[in-house]
Amino acid sequence: MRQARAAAPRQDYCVPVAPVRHVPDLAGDARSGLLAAPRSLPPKYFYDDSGSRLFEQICATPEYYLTRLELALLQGHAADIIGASSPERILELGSGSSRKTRTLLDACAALQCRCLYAPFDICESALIEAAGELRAEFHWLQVTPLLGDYQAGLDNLPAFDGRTLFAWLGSTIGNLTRGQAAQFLGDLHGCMQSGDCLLLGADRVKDREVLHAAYNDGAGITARFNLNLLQVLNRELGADFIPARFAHEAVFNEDLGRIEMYLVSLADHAVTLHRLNTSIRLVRGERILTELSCKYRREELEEMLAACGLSIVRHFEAPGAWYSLLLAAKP
Ligand code: SAH
Ligand code: AVI
Repeated sequence: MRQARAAAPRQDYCVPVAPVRHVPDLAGDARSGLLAAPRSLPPKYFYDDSGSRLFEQICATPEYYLTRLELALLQGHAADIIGASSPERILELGSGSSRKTRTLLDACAALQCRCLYAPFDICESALIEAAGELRAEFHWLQVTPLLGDYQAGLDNLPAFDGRTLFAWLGSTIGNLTRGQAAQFLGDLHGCMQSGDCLLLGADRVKDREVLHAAYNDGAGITARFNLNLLQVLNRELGADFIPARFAHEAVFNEDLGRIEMYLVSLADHAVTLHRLNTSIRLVRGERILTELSCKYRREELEEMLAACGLSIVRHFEAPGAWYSLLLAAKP
C-alpha cells in the first residue's frame, strides 16, 4: 500500500482578494482613458514583472530620495512603531518587494512580537518573489501573499481575529488623486477594527528642482519605467505602440502639488489596439497622462487621517520635512 504523503506547502501561491465593486480592466481603462481627450491611464498598469523590477531600480537611483528617507525613518523608529501598535498581523498595501518592511519584521523579532505578514499587491511575480525571500530570512514568519486590486474595495480581505497594523508605504498614496486618497482611507477605516493601526508613508511638497530630478533621473530608469507601459499595452491589448516614438516627461504641477508623468508622442502617428478593434491618432507633442504623484503638506496629511476617524499616534519626519511617516490608530 502506498503511504499518503503530506502535500508540500505551495510556495508560489497567492490568495486572491475578490473585488468588492467592479473596477474596469485594462481594456476598459484603455477604452475610457486612451480614446478620450486628454488621454490617460491609471498607474497600476505599470506593475507587470518588468515594471516592478524597474521600480526597484528607480528606488536605487541617487535622485529618488523617497525610498532612502522612508527606510531611514523605519530603521530609526521600527521598535517604537511595533511597540505602539503591538500587531498580531502586518497587512501591507502595495507591498512590492517588501524590502523596507524587513525593518518592522526585525523589530517584531527583537520585541518577541510574533505576528503574521500579509503583503497585498496587484503584481503576482513581486508577491511571490518577496514572500519566498521573507520565508527564507524570517523562519518564524507566516507569510500570506494577497493578490488583488486594493482600489476594488477592502471588505474581502481575509478576516482576522487580532490586532492588525496596516502599512501603506512608499508614498503610494500619492498615486491617487487627493479625493481618491481620502475615499480610500475611508474604505480602510471601514475595514479596521478598534485598536488597529495604519502606518502611512507620504512624500512632502518641497523644492521643485528636487522633485523634478527624482522623476527625471540621469540614468533614464524612470523613463524606461514609464515607457514599459507601452509594452504592457502591446502585450495585453495587441497594440502596436512603438516606444521609440514616445518620450518620458515628468513635471511638477505647483498649483496641484503633484508630479504629473506623461508619455509624449514625438510624431504624428496612428496606433492600433487590435483587441479593442480600434485605433488612435496621436499628433506630435500630444501627451498621455500615466501617473500622478501627489506631494503633501504636514497638516494636510494629519487632517486627512483625522477626517476619516483615525487618531495620530506618532508623526515622524525626515530631515528638512522631506518625507512623513505617520502611525495612526482606530480608537
Ligand atoms: N511599497 C513598496 C512598493 C511601492 S510601488 C515600496 O514602498 O517600495 C507601488 C506598489 O503598489 C507596486 O508594487 C504595485 O504593484 C502596487 N499597486 C499599485 N496599484 C495597486 C492596486 N490598485 N492594488 C494593489 N497593489 C497596487
Ligand atoms: C510607487 N510610487 C509612489 C512611485 C512614485 O514616486 O509616485 C512610482 C514612481 N513613479 C516614478 N517614479 C516612481
